Amino acid sequence: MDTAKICKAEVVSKFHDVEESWDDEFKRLKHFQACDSDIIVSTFPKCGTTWLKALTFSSLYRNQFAWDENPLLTFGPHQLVRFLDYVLYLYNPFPDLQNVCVYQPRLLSTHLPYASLPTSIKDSNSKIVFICRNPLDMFISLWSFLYKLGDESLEPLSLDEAFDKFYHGIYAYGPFFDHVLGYWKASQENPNKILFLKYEDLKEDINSHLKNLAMFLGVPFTDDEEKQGVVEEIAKICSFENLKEVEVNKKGVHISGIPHTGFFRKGKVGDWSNYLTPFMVERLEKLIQEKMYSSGLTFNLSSKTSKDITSA
Ligand code: PAP
Repeated sequence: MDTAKICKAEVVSKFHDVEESWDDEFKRLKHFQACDSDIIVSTFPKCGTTWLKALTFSSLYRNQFAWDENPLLTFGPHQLVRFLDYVLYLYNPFPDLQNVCVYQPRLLSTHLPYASLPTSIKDSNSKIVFICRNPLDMFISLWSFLYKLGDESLEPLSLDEAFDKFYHGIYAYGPFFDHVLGYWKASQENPNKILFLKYEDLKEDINSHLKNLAMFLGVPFTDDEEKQGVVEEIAKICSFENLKEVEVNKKGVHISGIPHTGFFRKGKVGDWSNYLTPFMVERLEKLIQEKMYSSGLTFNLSSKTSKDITSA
């Protein structure tokens, strides 16, 4: 089996079977030494990783390449911003990070929960950009993705089976709610270190969030840039509609062996309503209320009704 196939099998089996230990990978990642200038894009899978990578990459490095030569026109967001956990450190305790990060400061990514991050990330002045998404859409996105992966060695999970696992928090990167709350609490305690974003908010008003993101990264848009429409240009290049039509994203294959098309499905808020039964929705709404109770974190479930599940 070639490396991509092994890597893909690893990714799929992790999604299916959380009994398998991640200990070795966590241990290997402990070798990672964060620099104060590092930027880490951190997400729970299917919450907007691809989008946030594109936005962060374009904002951070916008003065390091000519506008019509944005690498996002030639490479996929996952090729430009590599995963520390399940790609770089998967089989190698000392990957060549110098060649991986062509631009400076280094921009890397992870799906790890906050509690499992290498201490050097937590203790350094590196910054973390985190995005979460309402769990109903996240779950449907993940379930659809697993179907697409279609590894021949594993039976695809039915919606019922997948729901059951998700509901009980059985998942390779830990339970969704613990993951999100870990970053939420850390961001409340240290807002200068962790920027906490929500997929639905970005969908609603991408320009303001791009400006906040650039400010957080220490590269605020200048008045001239704003006048020239740079913010809108970045939003457009990184939009779902644009990225999914870029040649590499239509044809290319991620280092894990997953086709790039697998990362661009619908890109909508509220798609869960086309899949989940009323019973599933009711259970998840109750779970959200229970898990988010008094956290102050809310989820926007629909772009039309702006229905909020609160933690009150
Ligand atoms: P990952 O964590 O495995 O890298 P991630 O990018 O978080 O995946 O999730 C993919 C979701 O983001 C897909 O959502 P969907 O299944 O509900 O459609 C994908 O369509 C969506 N997505 C990808 N790129 C963008 C983008 N540029 N803007 C908005 N949504 C996007």
